Amino acid sequence: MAVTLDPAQFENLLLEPRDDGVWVVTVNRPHKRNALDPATIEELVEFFSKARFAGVKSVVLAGAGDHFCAGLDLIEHHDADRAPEDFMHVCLRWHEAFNKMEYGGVPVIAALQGAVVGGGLELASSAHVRVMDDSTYFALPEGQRGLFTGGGATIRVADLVGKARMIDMMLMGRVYHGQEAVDVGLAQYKVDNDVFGKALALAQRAAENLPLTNFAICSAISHMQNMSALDAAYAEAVVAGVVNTQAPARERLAAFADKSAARVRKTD
Ligand code: 1HE
Repeated sequence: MAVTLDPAQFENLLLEPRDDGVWVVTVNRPHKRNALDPATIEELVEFFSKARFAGVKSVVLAGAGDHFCAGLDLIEHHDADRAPEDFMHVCLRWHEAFNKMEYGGVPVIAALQGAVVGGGLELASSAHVRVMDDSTYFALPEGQRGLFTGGGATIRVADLVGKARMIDMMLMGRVYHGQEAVDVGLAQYKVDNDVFGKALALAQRAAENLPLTNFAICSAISHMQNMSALDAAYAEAVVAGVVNTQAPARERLAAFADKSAARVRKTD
């Protein structure tokens, strides 16, 4: 299925395709600290629904300016003064966007700087790999704003840090930063500077894997977490049946057999 993604059709996301198949996707509302309004969520749905079919090999997800994302657009939400049913539907579109990210089969590497808060942390936690630096901080200020999470934090943030830490973050407004943020699971990589460069290098590395293998890594693992162990093992066997017999994998297996392929070595 050939699908095209036209960067000119996007207003709130800056899309930059690269020759190596990596696409840089930047939430581009720095005047609002990249807060997410319904229009931006629709663009995320559009991009991540099409990415795999448009040949996107991997994605660097970033925020314009000094902050990754300030979460829900609180001004828009205040002005809209929605009925409960209407905000439920807003949240369902957030879930659509973030599920397309997590289950879409294309590796998403988040380059996190500054505030990664509220819905911004929900966005970040839908990526497959998170990279932070010394400027990065994580919080769920919904508790103090009289709100609650609506974009999947109860699933994904609790999954990353555990139930008790998430409850503490929300009750106390606790902010995680620095090495502690890595230690509790909010990011997998921390760099001193050039968080974008590190995220890009990781996205390029992921893009070297076979697309079907990346599809399995970036959809099957998440799906299997939702299954019983018995069903997950069965599904894993089915996925491995498809992936591990794909034609392009034979070349890689042959390279191992003839000793031309790189061996696994410890790195610094
Ligand atoms: C915004 C937003 C926003 C900034 N919605 N407009 N999220 C929050 O509670 C985070 C709220 N934001 C902040 O705490 C701070 O703005 C930041 C720490 C992110 C950045 O601080 P700073 O000093 O760099 O910027 P600022 O001066 O606070 O804001 C600059 C502008 O961005 C300002 O607009 P201006 O017109 O006065 O210049 C802010 O109004 C605007 N701005 N954040 C709208 N979030 C599906 S449910 C999800 C639930 C949630 O996500 S709750 C939201 C949690």
